[in-house]
Amino acid sequence: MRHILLLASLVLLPVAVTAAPAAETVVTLSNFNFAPSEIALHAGVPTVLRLTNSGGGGHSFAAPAFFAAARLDPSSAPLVHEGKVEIPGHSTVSIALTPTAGRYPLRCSHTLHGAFGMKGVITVS
Ligand SMILES: [Cu+2]
Repeated sequence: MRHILLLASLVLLPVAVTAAPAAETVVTLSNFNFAPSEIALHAGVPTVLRLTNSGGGGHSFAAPAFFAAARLDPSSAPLVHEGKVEIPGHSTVSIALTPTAGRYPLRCSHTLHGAFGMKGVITVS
């Protein structure tokens, strides 16, 4: 009986360990653009937003309503300030969260970047 239980745990263990990784969504920030500018996410599905700034100057991923509605992973919460994430030049910031259904405006909050067209929309459905 003990051997059967041991065998059962050996068979079941790999299934428990091999959880599906969180979906990853890559967004590239540059002068003065988000790519893609229309970001589609799945409501209630844990996601990693991988924000890569390919430019030399800093940009931000500002979406206050989106972040307010989402459930942020505790490890990522310190990276979001007043509804925005700062991404210095030539760097990547990853944010783990579970988004809530809705349509949210996105922009770069740096002076005039939004006016130069650095904006987009996040659709969670
Ligand atoms: Cu910018």
